[in-house]
Amino acid sequence: MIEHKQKENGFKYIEIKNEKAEAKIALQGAHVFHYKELGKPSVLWLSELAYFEEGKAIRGGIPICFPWFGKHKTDATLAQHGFARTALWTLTLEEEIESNTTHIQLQLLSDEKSKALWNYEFDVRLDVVVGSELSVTLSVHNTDSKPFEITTALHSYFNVSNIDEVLVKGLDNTSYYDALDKMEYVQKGEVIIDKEVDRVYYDVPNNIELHDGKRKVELTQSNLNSLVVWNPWIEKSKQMADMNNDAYKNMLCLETGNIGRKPLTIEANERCVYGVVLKSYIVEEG
Ligand code: TA6
Repeated sequence: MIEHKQKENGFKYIEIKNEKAEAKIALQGAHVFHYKELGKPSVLWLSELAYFEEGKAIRGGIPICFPWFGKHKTDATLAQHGFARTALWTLTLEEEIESNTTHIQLQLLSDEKSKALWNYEFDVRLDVVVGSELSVTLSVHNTDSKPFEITTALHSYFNVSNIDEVLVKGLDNTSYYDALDKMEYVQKGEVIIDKEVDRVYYDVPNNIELHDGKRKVELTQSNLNSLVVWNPWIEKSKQMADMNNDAYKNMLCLETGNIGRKPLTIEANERCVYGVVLKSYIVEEG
């Protein structure tokens, strides 16, 4: 079932339910803000105080950072994480592939508004496939006559039952930039979260695992080389109006992307396709 819905203020989203899973995707930002396999906990975290308002990013789910990640390189007045996450996308395809698999495609085309912020022509598509796993694929077509460079991420917020028990596996011996002290380090072993963390890991493997007690979520990424690990912890959570003070205990951002010193260059008339697949498991005991 694919339903076109809206919040009381007119904020539009698509609700998907099939034999395996359910999901919600906002047209603003092509933002997947809910995904859950039936009988399992939600994979994605969504803030109880998230805004569903025109022009405001949703705190939770999978915001799309494009065409730049974080602060703009040269103009601090431009929106953090680019304009795609607050732009209105167009629904281009909706199909129930099978009774347990649903496919949605959304499109963002350059226009006068985007060109005032970033002077390039582009055609970006997001394909979301909802089933026993969630697949999110971005296809960036440079329709301009000159190359462009992007930094980008699928800024995914994961739902965790207890941040104290969380382990991120797959990053051993990977170097990272710590955005808090602006230093470079090499990860040793698994990542645990026991304080504010805001790091960019470089040259990461395609498979990363998030362990949360008896649950495991596998992230399989394609054509992406960086991973941001972010948890705002106590003080930063208090500063965010769209997040409860103690919500940091139940979320962790693992953001697959091409970030920082690893931007992507896309030549004129070329297309770059990248994305992530999320699959959750209940880990057997013993
Ligand atoms: O990805 C980590 C980060 O860049 C943090 O530095 C933090 O600011 C976060 O994203 C959230 O950004 P936002 O603009 O959504 O408040």
